[in-house]
Amino acid sequence: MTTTAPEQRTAVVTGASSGIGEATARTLAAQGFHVVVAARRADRIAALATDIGGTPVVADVTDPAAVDALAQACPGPVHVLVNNAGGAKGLANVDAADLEHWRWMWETNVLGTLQVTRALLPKLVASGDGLVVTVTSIAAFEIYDGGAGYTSAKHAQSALHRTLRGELLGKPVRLTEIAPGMVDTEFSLVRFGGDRERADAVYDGLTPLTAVDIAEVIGFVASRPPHVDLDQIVIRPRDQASATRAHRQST
Ligand code: 8X3
Repeated sequence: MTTTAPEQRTAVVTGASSGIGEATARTLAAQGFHVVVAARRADRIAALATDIGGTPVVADVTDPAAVDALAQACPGPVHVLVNNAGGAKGLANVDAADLEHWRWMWETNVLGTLQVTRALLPKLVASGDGLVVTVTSIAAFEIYDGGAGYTSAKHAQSALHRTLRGELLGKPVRLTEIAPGMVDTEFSLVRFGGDRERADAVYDGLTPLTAVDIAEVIGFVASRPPHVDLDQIVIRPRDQASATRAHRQST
């Protein structure tokens, strides 16, 4: 395990193997954090950790033993937790809902965020200046046909996160919800079970956000002084008005 200098602040990023998680880990490392990168894909996080001088922890956030191991991999206080692991599977209407997809979405987005946050809260409080960033989605406050599994999980994840604002009042922990719209990551590829054509069509005719666009905002949040809590931040591409309404150039 990499040794952390006593004065170096620690950040934990889940879902760090790609996309927003990976970009956020790189941004926080560039800001001087020692970053603990957690994800299921061992090879990806090992390479990332080597690049940024961080610590890789192979962890599925839905597995209680893996979450315990993640907490144990952080020997001292934790200053920043980025709950980024999660995602969508499928786009079926309620009358054709796939229970396995629903379970996966609730397990990763909601119970994963719950377990990791619960495990690290004592270390965040102990830091004297903690920050929990939870990456939800515009699906945390919008709904759309075929999206109920994902939108309900994101609504719940957001409710869990926002509840902490009250429960932690008086403790030295800031809480920020980041709610992105379309971001060009593996998100749609995972949602459509690896169907590249269908995934690419989601971003046809517009310029989606990139993972770096989101990571830069998280870096800004993390670099504010302790009394400044950026509570909720919604980030969309200019061409996206809602989950179902976007302006697309025909090609
Ligand atoms: C996904 C947001 O706009 O791609 O979290 O449906 S969107």
